[in-house]
Amino acid sequence: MRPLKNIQRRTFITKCFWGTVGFFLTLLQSGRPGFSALNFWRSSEYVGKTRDGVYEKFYIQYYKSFKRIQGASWQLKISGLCLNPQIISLDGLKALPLKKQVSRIKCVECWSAKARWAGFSMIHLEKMVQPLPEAVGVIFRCADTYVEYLSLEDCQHERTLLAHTMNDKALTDEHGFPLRVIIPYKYGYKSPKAILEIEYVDTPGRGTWNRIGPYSVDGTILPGYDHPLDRGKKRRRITGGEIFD
Ligand SMILES: Nc1nc2c(c(=O)[nH]1)N[C@H]1C(S)=C(S)[C@@H](COP(=O)(O)O)O[C@H]1N2
Ligand SMILES: [Mo]
Repeated sequence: MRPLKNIQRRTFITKCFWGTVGFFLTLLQSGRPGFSALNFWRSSEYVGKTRDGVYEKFYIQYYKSFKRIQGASWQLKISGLCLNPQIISLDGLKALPLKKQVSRIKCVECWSAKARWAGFSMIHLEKMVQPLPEAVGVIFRCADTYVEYLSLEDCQHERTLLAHTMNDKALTDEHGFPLRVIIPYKYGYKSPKAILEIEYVDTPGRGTWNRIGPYSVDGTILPGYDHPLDRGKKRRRITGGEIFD
């Protein structure tokens, strides 16, 4: 009986060994060595930061992971210092006059990337909710608990957009479905994604990134260098403000 037991044990150990080797070989084969198969977010019900796969050309930044938003049940809450606080569905927002623009997101972490965006101007929202005279700006609250502040002046700027469309399609969860800000003369951290609420406030606020890192509250793009992902990350000089090409 003993030899048989030993053989069974040896077979078991051998199987375990090859099983483990197989597992690591699978990891190595699936794209970038080692890590792609561990990319938990892909085809999961959660969304989070990634630079893998299609997102090598337009990185994804998220402060925290969160459950994918269902468009049909999502509603934008507009609260705070306004005469007419509202809760608006995605269809309601899509009915606002369409504004389109091509612009670049410039992240403080060196990269930038360009897309065709479409959405509406904050001016149309303001007509609906009517901010009170004491309101100086808005706080955006996002699905990943990210927070950002923009002054009314920045909200009304002709290049500022509340976008629901990117490259002629609905925003992906990664890029901020169902609604995000695009404000191309400021760093990407001033463009909150996956917005849940907009609150009118009487005191300028601070945003999540500005609290975490050495980034200005204002977020206007400074003169320096950029590494555009659509130009092979080749370093080029930028003069500050929006990068127009
Ligand atoms: N909700 C949310 N929005 C966010 C962020 C975030 O962490 N959470 N990161 C910001 C930063 S730092 C950048 S550079 C841009 C990047 O946009 P993208 O992920 O669509 O490329 O999103 C901004 N919006
Ligand atoms: Mo960023």
